[in-house]
Amino acid sequence: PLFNPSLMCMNFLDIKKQIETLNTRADMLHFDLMDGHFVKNITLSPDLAKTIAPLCAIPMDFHLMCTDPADYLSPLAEAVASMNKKGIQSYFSPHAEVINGRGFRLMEAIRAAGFKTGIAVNPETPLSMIQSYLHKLDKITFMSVDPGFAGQPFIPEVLDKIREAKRIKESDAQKYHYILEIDGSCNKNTFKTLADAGVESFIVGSSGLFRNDPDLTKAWDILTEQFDGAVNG
Ligand code: S6P
Ligand code: MG
Repeated sequence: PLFNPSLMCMNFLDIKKQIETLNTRADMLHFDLMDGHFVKNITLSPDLAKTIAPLCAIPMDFHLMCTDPADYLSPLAEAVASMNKKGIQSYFSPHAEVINGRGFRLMEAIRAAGFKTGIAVNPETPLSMIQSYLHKLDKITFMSVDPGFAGQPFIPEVLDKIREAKRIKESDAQKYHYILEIDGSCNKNTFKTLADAGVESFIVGSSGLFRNDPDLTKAWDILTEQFDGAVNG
């Protein structure tokens, strides 16, 4: 599996040390951006991305919970410029619900800015909404909570969509290469169901990682034990 810790759930009094811990354990660093409009919350910022990017040894994974995701493309490209030079390419994932009418242009712009292409999909959004550009995606992030807040209950209705996206991917390995990812309430209670449905990348936030232990190295060990126990046990 790929593990993608959600940085909005980290301890902000100790950012540097936590990034260093995650660098050697995680596969990506999930970075939520909210605009207070697409969702009624505000979390991490492009400025913070710029501050921490020099510390990051693994790709950043920008999740744009914003009505105008394209506005954030150049600030975030600037933030990760030093990472790109080291060959570490980050993801930029707008929400499917707000890009209709500019989706193809935006995908091109995301690539031109040096990012891998992602898309985030709300729990009630059907897979058909992103069907026409599935072949252009490097990653699909299925939301299993309503976006905007950590610590919410898992929405099992998303599982059918994940199974369907897996089926489509397997139907044509030449055409599709997207990673199947889940965001929201990923923890010991849901790992098995998610893995069985086809999830390849797990965004772990408060319930799956940061609340396991105040010491992040211990919290990470608990995560991997719980994952192995749930999926292989
Ligand atoms: C939610 C955000 C997520 C959360 C994550 C938190 O709007 O996009 O990335 O940070 O879901 O994890 P948990 O375990 O608290 O649901
Ligand atoms: Mg997120």
